[in-house]
Amino acid sequence: MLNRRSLLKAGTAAGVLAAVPAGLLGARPGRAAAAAAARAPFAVPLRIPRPQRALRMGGYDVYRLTTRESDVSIVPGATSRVRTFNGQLSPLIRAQRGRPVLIEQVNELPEPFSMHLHGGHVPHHSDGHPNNEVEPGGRRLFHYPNTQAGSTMWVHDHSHDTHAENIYMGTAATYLLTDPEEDELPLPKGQYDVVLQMRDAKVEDDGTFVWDPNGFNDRPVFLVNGVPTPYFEVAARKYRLRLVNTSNERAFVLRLGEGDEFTHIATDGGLLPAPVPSRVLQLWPAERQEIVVDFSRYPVGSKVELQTMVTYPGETPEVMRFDVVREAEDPSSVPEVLRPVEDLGTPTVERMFEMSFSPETGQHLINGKPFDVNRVDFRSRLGDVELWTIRNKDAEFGIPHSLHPHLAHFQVVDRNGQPPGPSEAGWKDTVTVRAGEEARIKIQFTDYTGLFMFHCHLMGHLTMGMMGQMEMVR
Ligand SMILES: [Cu+2]
Repeated sequence: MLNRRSLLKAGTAAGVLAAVPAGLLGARPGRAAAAAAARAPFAVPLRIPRPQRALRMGGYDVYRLTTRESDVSIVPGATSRVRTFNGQLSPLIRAQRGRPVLIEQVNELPEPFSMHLHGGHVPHHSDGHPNNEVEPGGRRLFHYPNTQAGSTMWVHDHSHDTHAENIYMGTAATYLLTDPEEDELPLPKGQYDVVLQMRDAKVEDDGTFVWDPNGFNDRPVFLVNGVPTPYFEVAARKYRLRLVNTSNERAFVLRLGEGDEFTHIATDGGLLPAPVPSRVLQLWPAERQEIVVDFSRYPVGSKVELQTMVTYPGETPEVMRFDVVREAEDPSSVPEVLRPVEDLGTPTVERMFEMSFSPETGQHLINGKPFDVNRVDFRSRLGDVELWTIRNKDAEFGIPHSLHPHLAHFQVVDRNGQPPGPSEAGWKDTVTVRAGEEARIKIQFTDYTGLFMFHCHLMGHLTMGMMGQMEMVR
């Protein structure tokens, strides 16, 4: 069976959309006025999450994250039943390189949960392998060594059957790892260094948060840190904005104001080698992009919208708005060199990952096979440099795919034979490949043996089989 949501939401498919009956995309006229009020953009201020409080024990920062159903306010005047870590949408954990973190996850959800630190270089037992699910009522301890370079990561579910639902229903935490070298750079800090977790969701006017694995989210709202299309009052100075896409399927193609310039400074694995002046930013599911925006270019009183340039019929492009409300001192700057990226060297192993959709079975496949927890797809020796080709064979269906290997970041070597642009010159952990195209990456696994996952991060595809497992051996 053809999974309509996978095709439509992730597809490029204006043509496919045009064939969708109008009723699927249309409004409910009787409630139009209430809907208009509840859905007016820029009605609610952005929420800035305060970091979760750690217990300091020995050399460790210790947290408890309880996954549970919670009632939160999303639509003004209504409550929404969602799934959260510690009762919050978009909570924040701040970690420092060299200071390991222990998290006790307590699962109070009615579904199993397997917590995964996306982008984390962590041992197998703490990676959230689907075989290590925490059952309802259970708990488990996770060890994050934090030996890697600073970057913006996020925490989400990786359980067998309920990951897509658990992520969609709200369990997504930002894990912000700083490191001493990065701290020495004069980039914006403190209140001027802001996490923006973005996603789409279908939220009814009465607050009902709708999970429909087979449906098409008509007229979704864009949530930033759990707030629908918020406004954010900023000073006329530079801000570091850490954008995290926690959507199940939504790609954002972002632009600021009238296509104004900003500075791209970091991606999945942290800082780029050098800043890149940009006007458009792609943010695919699970990816992170960091930019510095200099709001001193706008007079106080300006309102600057962040919009996504790819929308479906019935959607509006507004994601959030920056309201420049005051002057401020600005000692920050963006240095010309951020963090050198050393080439991984000559690969000694090559692998192919062909991503395809089977209209006969409705499954999404890697190398012709759906996920099988009893199959190890390949073994990698720690320390080897590997060259991976990710080939999207779905030209016919127009479906983009991504590949996200756990455990290590990688370098993009080329796309369709062309070297990557400067915004892909840093360390990545998720690479998106459009229909009919291919990308090559270099990757080197280190330190930890055992089973790890690799998969497409469009959650509908992952659910329908687009995942495999690799075993790390010495
Ligand atoms: Cu995919």
